[in-house]
Amino acid sequence: MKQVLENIESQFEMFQILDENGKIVNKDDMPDLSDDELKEIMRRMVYTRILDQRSTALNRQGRLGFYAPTAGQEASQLGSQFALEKEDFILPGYRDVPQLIWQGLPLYQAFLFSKGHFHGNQYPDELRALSPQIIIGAQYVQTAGVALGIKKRGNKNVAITYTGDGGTSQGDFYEGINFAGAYKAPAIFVVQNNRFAISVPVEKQTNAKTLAQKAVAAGIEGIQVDGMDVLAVYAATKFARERAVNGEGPTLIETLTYRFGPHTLSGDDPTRYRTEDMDNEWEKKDPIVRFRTYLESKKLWSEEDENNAIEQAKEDIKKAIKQAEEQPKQKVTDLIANMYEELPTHLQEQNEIYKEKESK
Ligand SMILES: Cc1ncc(C[n+]2csc(CCOP(=O)(O)OP(=O)(O)O)c2C)c(N)n1
Ligand SMILES: [Mg+2]
Repeated sequence: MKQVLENIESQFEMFQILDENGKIVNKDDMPDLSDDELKEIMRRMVYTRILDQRSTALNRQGRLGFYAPTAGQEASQLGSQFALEKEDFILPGYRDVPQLIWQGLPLYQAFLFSKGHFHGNQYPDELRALSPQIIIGAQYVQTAGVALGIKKRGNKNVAITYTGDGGTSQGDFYEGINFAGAYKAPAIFVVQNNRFAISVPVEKQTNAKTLAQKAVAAGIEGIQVDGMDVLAVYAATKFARERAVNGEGPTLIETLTYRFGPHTLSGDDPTRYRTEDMDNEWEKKDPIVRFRTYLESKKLWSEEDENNAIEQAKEDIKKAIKQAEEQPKQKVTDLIANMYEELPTHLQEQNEIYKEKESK
């Protein structure tokens, strides 16, 4: 019996293309990306790191609200998003705002989401996505449904969702992957394993050696990927997307990653549950440093490119935060109006009361 478990676990060795030193270690799986595309991925990662730093500063100044830091997870987030098509559907978690932005969410709306303003959730028609899910794992069930809908309509698209390592302990996680597997729905389930669910280490969440192996029980494809290697994450997602649109069913992708910052900016202190050694070990795997080394060796990235990406990010953020701050303050009647298509009687009455108050 022991052998059976060992056999399963041995199937889930980490998939990597670019090692920690920025060297290609797996030529065979090197994705077919043009030089311009490689540069664009790098530009986005640098931009997103700046966005993370600025968002943290804006939060500290009281100009943003809820914010879950993203630094360290850029390869995992942006590598997977880069493999998508415009009409694919994203069901993100609270840490996955960067994927929404690169899929078409205007930055000022991302800021409004952080501020808890309803307009932050009113997406442009061409962006096919739900708002970031706060209920851990719930987006996995929704993804099975969205993917089945895509299949029934005969569209050649996928629904992709993101949760964390902690999310895989939830019932919704298993229901989602099982249902999508049963219907061969075109879904991609990403688990960003950043080793912790707030302060709880992954080893305390589960006895499974990998999270990718959870795919076995649902009869779907599973793969564990180096989540600090943007090329590996891109290649795995592209592969999963192809399978999905070809009717071969869902894939579970576990990305091994790390959040450099705290869980959220609402009072979490990672020094209480992570050692300095652990932080240092993971900082050496920084996805941006690694990819930069690779691109520089191919003469595709220069200091000027880096500075341009940084300046562009800063400029966009400045404009976007101004636009977010200029948005009319939300009113109680806005909250009520955005909750229901038709108001129940008791809310109609309250709505009238607030309308009256707000008109003064
Ligand atoms: C159903 C549910 N239970 C508990 C919480 C509180 N909670 C918020 S974040 C979090 C940890 C999630 O960790 P993980 O899935 O690893 O994602 P990460 O934050 O590391 O990206 C928990 C337990 C919640 N939001 N929803
Ligand atoms: Mg986690």
